[in-house]
Amino acid sequence: MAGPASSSRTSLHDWQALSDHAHATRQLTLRDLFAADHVRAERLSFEACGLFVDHSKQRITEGTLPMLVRLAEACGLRERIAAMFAGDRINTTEHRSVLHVALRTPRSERILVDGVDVVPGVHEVLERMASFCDRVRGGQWLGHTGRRIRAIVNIGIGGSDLGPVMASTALRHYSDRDLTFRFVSNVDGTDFAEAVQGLDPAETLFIVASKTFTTQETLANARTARAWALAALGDEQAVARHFVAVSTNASEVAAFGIDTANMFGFWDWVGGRYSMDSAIGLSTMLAIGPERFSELLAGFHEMDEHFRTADFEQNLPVLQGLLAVWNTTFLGAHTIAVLPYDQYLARFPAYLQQLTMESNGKRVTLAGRFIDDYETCPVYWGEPGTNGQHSFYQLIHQGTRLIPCDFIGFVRSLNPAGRHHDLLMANCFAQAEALAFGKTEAEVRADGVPESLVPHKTFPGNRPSTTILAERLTPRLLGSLVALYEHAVFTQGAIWDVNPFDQWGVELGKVLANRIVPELEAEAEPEMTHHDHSTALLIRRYRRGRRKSD
Ligand code: G6Q
Repeated sequence: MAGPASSSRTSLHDWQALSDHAHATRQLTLRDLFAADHVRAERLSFEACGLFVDHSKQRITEGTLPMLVRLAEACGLRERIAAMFAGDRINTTEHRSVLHVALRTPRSERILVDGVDVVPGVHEVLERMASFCDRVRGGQWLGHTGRRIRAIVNIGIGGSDLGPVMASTALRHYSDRDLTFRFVSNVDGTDFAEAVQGLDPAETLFIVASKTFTTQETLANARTARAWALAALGDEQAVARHFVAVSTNASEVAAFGIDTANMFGFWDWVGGRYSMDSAIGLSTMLAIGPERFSELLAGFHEMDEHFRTADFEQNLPVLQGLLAVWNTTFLGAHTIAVLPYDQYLARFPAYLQQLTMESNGKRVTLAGRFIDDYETCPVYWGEPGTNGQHSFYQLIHQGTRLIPCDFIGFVRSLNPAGRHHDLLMANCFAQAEALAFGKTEAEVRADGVPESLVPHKTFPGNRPSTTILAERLTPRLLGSLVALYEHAVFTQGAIWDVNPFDQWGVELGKVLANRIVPELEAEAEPEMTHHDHSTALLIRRYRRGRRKSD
C-alpha cells in the first residue's frame, strides 16, 4: 500500500530538486567553481570540537548544501536526532534504544530509558573500570603466581575488537609502554597463536570482550586462552586473576568460568560498533589510564552536543553525512576513501568500514520497503596517506571511477623529527589539490611532453575531497573525530531511510557455518543433499584433504 511511510525518498520534492541540481551542474568543474568564487574555501570550511573541515573541494555549488539541508529536514533528521538523545527505541527492528551518546554523558545530566536515568549506571561502570585499571597499571593487581601483569590480550570480534584495536593504535603515544597490548579476533588459530607469541602466562591478562558472550569466534578463542594459561599456571583458581569479561550477559560469563565480580557490564542500548567508549574500551583505558580515557569521552561528548544543537548549515556530522549522500546517491560514486596522514590512524579506515557499512549497508527502508530507486551506503576503504600514494592513488587520480576522499591530517606531529611532518602534510595538501584541479592537456604540452604521452600525463581533476585538519592527535580529538563519523552515519541513515543500528545481513552466514561445522568434523561422510553442488564439492574435498593430513 502506498502511503507516507512506504513512499520512497525519491518522491520528496527536495530529493527531486537535488537530482535535477546534480544533472544541471554536472559540467561544472572545481576549476570553474574556485575561479568564480574567491572566498569559496572560507565559505565552505567549518570548525567545531577542534576539527577544521574544508569541504570546498567537493563538487558543490553555492546552492548544494542548502538543498541538502532541506532534504535532511524533509527526511526528519531533526526529529530523529531528538528521538535518539531522548532514548526512544529508534532501533525498531530490534526494539532498542540507541544511546551510545549516554556513554559519554557527564554525571550531572540525565538520559531516561523507560523512565530510568541510565547515566548513573554508566558512571558506576566507569569508576569500576578506573579502579581496576589503576590496580593493573600500578602493579597491585597481580597474576596467580604473584607476578605483575605485563601483557593484556583483548579477545573479541567486530564491534568488540575494531574500536579497541583502532584506539590502541591511535593512542599509542599516550599508552603505558610497560604494558604490551595484543588483540585476538579471528577464529583462525593463527591469530591466537601469534598474539600470545612471547607472552608469559603468569604476566598475561585476558579481556574477553563480548556483548552477547555467545559469539562463536570469541568463545573459541577464550577457551583456547584459558587452556593456554592453565597449561602453564596449572590451577583453575588462576582464571580469576588472568581473565576478566566485558559483557551484557552475566549468566554466560559465569557459565564460562569468569567470576562476575571481574565483569564490566554495558547495556543493550549500546550497539557493538558504537561501543568503543563503553566497557569494551577497557583495553584502551588500561593503555592510556582513566584520566585520558575521560578526555576521550569528553571529545565524544563535545561532538554529541555539537551534533544535537548546532544548525544543520554549520553542523559537522550533518554536513559530512549529507556530502556522502550527495557523492554516492546523486553523483554516483560507489566508494569513499578515508586517507589519514598520520601513522597512528592506520586502523581508522578499518574501524570506519564497520561503522559505515554495517550501519548503512541496507536495501530495506525502516518501513520495510525494498530500495530499488537509489543507492545507499558506499564502500568505505583506505590506508594511511603516503603509503597509499605509492599504491592505489593512481586509480583515484586517473582511473575511470569517481572516488571522493576524506583526507585527515594534523598541524603538529606527536613525533617531531626533522622535516618529516612538513613532508607528510605537503603530500596531504598536494594530493587534494591534484585531485581537484588536475593538469590539463595544455599544461602537459607546455612542459614539453611528447604528444604520444600527453593523454597519459593529463590529470582530469574535478575529483572531490574533504580535508579534516586538527591541531594534534589527542585522546579528546580522537573522541570528537570518531563521533563525527558516528553521527555522519546517523545522518546518512536518516536520508536513505534505513536503520543504521541493526545488522541482519550477518546472520545467514553464521547459521550456515553452524550447519557445516559438524559436516566437517563428522567421522562418517555426511548427507549433503541440502547443499548446492559447489558447496558439497568443497566440503568433500576439504574432508578428503583433512583425512590425508591427519
Ligand atoms: C556490531 C555488531 C558485531 C558485534 C560482533 C561481536 O555492531 O553487532 O560486529 O560487535 O558480532 O559481538 P559480541 O560482542 O556479542 O561478541
